[in-house]
Amino acid sequence: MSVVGIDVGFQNCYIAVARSGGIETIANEYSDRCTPAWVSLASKNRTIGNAAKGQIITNFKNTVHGFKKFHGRTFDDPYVQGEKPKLPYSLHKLASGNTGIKVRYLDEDKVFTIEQVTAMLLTKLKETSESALKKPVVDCVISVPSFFTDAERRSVMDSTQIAGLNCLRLINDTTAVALAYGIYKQDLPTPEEKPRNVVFVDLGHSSFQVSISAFNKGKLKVLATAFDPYLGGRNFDEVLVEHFCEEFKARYKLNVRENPRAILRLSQECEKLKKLMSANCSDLPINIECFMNDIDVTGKMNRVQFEELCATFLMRVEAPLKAVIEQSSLSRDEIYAVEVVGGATRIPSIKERISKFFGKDVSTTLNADEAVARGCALQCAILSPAFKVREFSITDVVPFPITLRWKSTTEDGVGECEVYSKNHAAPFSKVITFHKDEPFDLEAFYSLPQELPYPDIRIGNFSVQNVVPQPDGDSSKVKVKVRINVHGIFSVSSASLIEKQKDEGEDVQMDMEATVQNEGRPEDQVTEREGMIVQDKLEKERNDAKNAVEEYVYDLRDKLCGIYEKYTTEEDSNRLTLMLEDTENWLYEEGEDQAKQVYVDKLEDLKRFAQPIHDRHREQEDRPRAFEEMGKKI
Ligand code: ATP
Ligand code: K
Ligand code: MG
Repeated sequence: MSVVGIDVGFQNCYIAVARSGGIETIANEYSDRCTPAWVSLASKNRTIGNAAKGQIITNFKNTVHGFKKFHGRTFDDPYVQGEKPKLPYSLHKLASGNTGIKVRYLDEDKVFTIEQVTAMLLTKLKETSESALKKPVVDCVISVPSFFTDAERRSVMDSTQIAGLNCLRLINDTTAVALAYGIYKQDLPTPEEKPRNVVFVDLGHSSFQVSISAFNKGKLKVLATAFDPYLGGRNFDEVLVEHFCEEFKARYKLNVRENPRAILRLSQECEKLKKLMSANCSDLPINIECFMNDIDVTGKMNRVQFEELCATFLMRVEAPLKAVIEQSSLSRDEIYAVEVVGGATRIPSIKERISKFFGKDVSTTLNADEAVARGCALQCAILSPAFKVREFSITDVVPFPITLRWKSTTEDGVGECEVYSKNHAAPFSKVITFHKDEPFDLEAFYSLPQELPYPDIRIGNFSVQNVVPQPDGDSSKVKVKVRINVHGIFSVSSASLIEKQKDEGEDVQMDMEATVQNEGRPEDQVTEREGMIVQDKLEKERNDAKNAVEEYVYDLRDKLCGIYEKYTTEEDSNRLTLMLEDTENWLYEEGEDQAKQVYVDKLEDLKRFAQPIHDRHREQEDRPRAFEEMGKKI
């Protein structure tokens, strides 16, 4: 059983694993602990992570990033429509109404579901953890923003399934951070004492999350969460991009907005500039060579100007802080510490605002980039029977209130009740009793549309079947069990009919089924994923075969003027040199793009010709050594 925690960020993904020494954040094949959430589709294969990010300028139409918040959203969702013009790749409305991603892959037009794209990313993260752990990885814990709704969470779960992962828990980002904070603390209050209240703030690339957790020895309870789902580091990049677009238009007469490649390059430079401004107050330059129409552009900015330009976004930091404190009913002096994580909390003005609001310095005791992944790995370790870890119980909260509405099939009996209030403990099961004499439908939805990050309030429809009147004609007592599970997903998990026993006057329970209407068929997508993995593997083998020819050419050329010189006639050497030259040219022209077997054959041809030389060399080399060996034996 594997113990793996994955932070799937809007921009950056991190993996932490449990090994004998403890929890460790691991690096990918580029020795990078951060794997960019990028997927690039091409005519031969897919590349994912760092390699995909490298494709952004050359293959921008098919290089997908910034897709995390398309989970569970319809194409017509205002957020999706707002993102569409900013993306270098195309979005597509799926038959289901959901958001699909349209790219050119294997020389065909292809639409992928968001679940498939995230699954590609997860497959890469799975492979990275497998090479670190040197064993197959299936079980894991994955983080999601605390404001993710039911539909978003279900969509992420589908992705994990497509990727062949068994996600033991979808854990909220800030809850993972709270776990990473609390589990090693030796000095937490005992369960009888007043808890220690800590605020956790995570400002990532796309969103802002705040929570307050109460800690006692061996447990944490989330008291409240608040968020601005649309505030993140990317907003600050966009402000800078906008600013320099205007400036370059005025100074160089360049219409940057019309050129997606230029916008992408400018975004990258603006992000770098933003980061530099976090460490430096003075004027900082931005220089891009051959930006557009062969023109080199330059600009500059300092922190004061930056803060002025971003004032409206900076102002938005306070509202969630206020909301979380209000919901928790704590006063500010009951807050023990304010721990900040997420890349964008490095912006000095953000830190200042948080610290000013709470009236204390912010703590940065956790690793701002890796804390979420580490918390995920810790949760996975707790859930894993194979791993010994300190007992630690986590109680999370429901982010948005949920209401259940019921309808009789015949009479006009419609009713509703709120089954989970905001900040209700989760996971949590409840039993609701109905009096019914026929099957009925239940509809679950979010009660407060204005609080949701998107307009769709639906959670799901469930029908309770096999409901019949009592033998005496009275309606039956039906107990319906509803649940917010460990992933934060709502369901009607079961229903049972309480049958009145005639004589004894005793209730007897009779089991019935509650069917769950479920959309989406991840199984088809699993097959497709396997196809893509096979395709990537074939492409890798083809490339390896090609590289083998190239390497052989260089190697043999070196040896011909070196160690093989004595063992070749001039004539053979010349012929072989010519052959190598031909092969090299061929590799750049016709041989650039051939099937694997063509390269394998080519290599064989070369080897066949060079074999006699190689053998002669070997024989000579081996002779004195054989002699020595014999000498030793005697
Ligand atoms: P999300 O949590 O929204 O899904 P994420 O987890 O991918 O996104 P993080 O990795 O926490 O996001 O943070 C990335 C953001 O932090 C980017 O906008 C990046 O530019 C910003 N960032 C990183 N370092 C700095 C810095 N030194 N100064 C300013 N911003 C920074
Ligand atoms: K991250
Ligand atoms: Mg994050």
